Amino acid sequence: MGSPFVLGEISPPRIQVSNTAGISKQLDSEGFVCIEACLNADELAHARDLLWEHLEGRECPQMTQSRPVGWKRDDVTTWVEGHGDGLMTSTCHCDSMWFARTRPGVIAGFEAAFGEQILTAAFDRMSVNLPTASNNKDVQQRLAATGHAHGRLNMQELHTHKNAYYDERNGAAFTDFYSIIPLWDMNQGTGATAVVPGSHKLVPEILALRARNWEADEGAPVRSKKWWLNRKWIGEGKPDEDVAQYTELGLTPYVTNIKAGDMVIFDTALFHAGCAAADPTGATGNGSDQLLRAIYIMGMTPARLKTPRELHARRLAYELDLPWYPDHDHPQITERVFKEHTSQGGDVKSVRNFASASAEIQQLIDPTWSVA
Ligand SMILES: O=C(O)CCC(=O)C(=O)O
Repeated sequence: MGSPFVLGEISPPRIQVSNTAGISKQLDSEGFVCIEACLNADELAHARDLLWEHLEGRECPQMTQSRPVGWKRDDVTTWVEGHGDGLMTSTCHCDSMWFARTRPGVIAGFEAAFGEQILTAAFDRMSVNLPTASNNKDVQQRLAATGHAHGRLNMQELHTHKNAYYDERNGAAFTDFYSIIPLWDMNQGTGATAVVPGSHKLVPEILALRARNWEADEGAPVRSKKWWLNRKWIGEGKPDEDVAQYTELGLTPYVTNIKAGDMVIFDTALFHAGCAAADPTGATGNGSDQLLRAIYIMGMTPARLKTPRELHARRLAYELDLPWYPDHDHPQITERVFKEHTSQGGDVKSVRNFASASAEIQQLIDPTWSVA
């Protein structure tokens, strides 16, 4: 028996956005690529300021989604109400997110990955993690839950988004891409995204190995909201068990070390997870009275894969403040939006107006739209 597995950290090569061959090569061999400075220093400063406008509730006050209440950027003790730690759905259409989606470096990164230029943006959200000084109850819960049922790697369960809506099943000759952009440096200390390089090519093999560790309740509904309650880890939950499904195939999970403003584009098939902070106080990172980590989770897809009805629904979803994730059922979202929007006879009030959006935002929602 060797020594127990300890998760290491990698700093992937930072590739320039103009190096399209390098981007494709890295995506193909590793399943992810780090593109250098897709947001420059000025853009980052503005993006952070806009994020705080959202967190302080000054932006889009008509929004009805649950969102932070009473937070003040210069007082960490106010970061307690309305939202906890982690994924923040109210950010899907926040100004900071749209500012980032429309940056030339970000669009160029996706263009390089796809080798195509007319792209639509997913309406995905941010993950915002808080330092311990906030005393937010979700932070305390996260700290208390470091020994996860699936092993002791101190992270979410490593997962794949293979079977995101766009892959070979749905008319794409590739598996879709999405990205993560940290607004402050992220690494083992702050908590960061962990990846399993090369795992995008071994999804069926990994899933088969994983299956031996789970006892599933076969009678439970397949798409139950609390699906994790229907299965139980078989074993002691040691780190070695958790990684065996990768190491037996010659793969190793690592936590990433990524500079603020760099964009990591993922093949949606790649196994990855959010990894907890080694220093949850933030003292060795961004500071104990600052956000511990904030990342944009961002997807783009060639517009040619969208139907005219879906593009129309995307304009309405923007107005209704709805998310549109890469791995959800796009026809189902389309029909829901048509049912709800008042222009189609529904009764859900819009919170913003597509026609008033900037031309750059309109282009990423529906590149075929033009003022009649
Ligand atoms: O929080 C992270 O770093 C990972 C997020 C994640 O797992 C996902 O976007 O699917």
